[in-house]
Amino acid sequence: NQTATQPDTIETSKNNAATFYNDVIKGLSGPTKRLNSMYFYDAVGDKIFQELMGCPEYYPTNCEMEIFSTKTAALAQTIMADGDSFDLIELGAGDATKSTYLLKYTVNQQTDFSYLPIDISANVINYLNVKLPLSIPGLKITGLNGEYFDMLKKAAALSNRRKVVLFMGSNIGNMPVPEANQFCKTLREHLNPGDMVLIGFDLKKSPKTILAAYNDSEGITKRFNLNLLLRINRELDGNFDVSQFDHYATYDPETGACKSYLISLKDQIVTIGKETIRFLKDEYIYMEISQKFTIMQTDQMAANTGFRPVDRFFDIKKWFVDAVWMA
Ligand code: AVI
Repeated sequence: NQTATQPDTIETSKNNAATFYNDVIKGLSGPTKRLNSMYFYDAVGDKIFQELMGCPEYYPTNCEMEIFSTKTAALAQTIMADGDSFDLIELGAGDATKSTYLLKYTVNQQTDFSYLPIDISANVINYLNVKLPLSIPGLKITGLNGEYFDMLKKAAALSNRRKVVLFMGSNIGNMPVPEANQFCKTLREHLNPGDMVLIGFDLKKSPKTILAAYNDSEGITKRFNLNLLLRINRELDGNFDVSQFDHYATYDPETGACKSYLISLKDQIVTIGKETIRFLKDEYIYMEISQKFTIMQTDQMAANTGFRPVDRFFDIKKWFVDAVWMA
């Protein structure tokens, strides 16, 4: 019913724009400037990220793809546990390329399970609801469009079967460690004993390999970062001149923090809506953290947040791990 749903949709997008504006102004008004990397992913950002995933220096996607394509049976056996029926819930499903390996295999085992992808993008959910049953005949799918924890509550209201939650792609690494711990605690609160989580972590490795992934020679990561300034121009009436900002990535092998910054190339004034933001030459905007972990740190995170590590799956180079935790 269009007339009933339309006002809601307009309200939501107004609220989203207001939240985006407030976050941006707050982030750029403090003594140290920062933007939240969750805003990278507008339609243009999604496309640039797709490009990045195809770039040879950006290894995490290929590593996890290798795990899902070569260890499908072992992964499926771990999550199928005793062969009872279950719900397979994916947080931030995207185009579900990696999970498709698992879905195909599990459907072929004639296991009784439903796939519940959760994504903030309605387009993504509509696409998955239509496309996946065509490429995986027999798949039971219920896409859920909204925030992760709201949709997990909805999933729990829909069925009381055992839950297996996929949180892949090292998305956990885009949260500072205390926030990542809090996220896992909240996730645990939404689960019951016996439920499982499969969570992807990018592991510590040669600092040069990591730095190259976040400072690729084609400049895709640079465009990915600058796109957020362009998004502010498009959506919040900003006037950033992106030629006056450079991308700078760092990796600290001690803490495992890989951080991206945009550096102002001159003293400049930028306006966003009614606000004026001053930049000094060489001043930075902190854009993103992509945290890297040791296996011990992933086990520690499980223990700190109410989970028990039960299995782990590596790519051949051991650059990435999909850890399976039990609630
Ligand atoms: C989505 N996320 C796990 C990516 C990462 O590796 O931190 C985002 C990204 N940022 C720059 N390159 C890729």
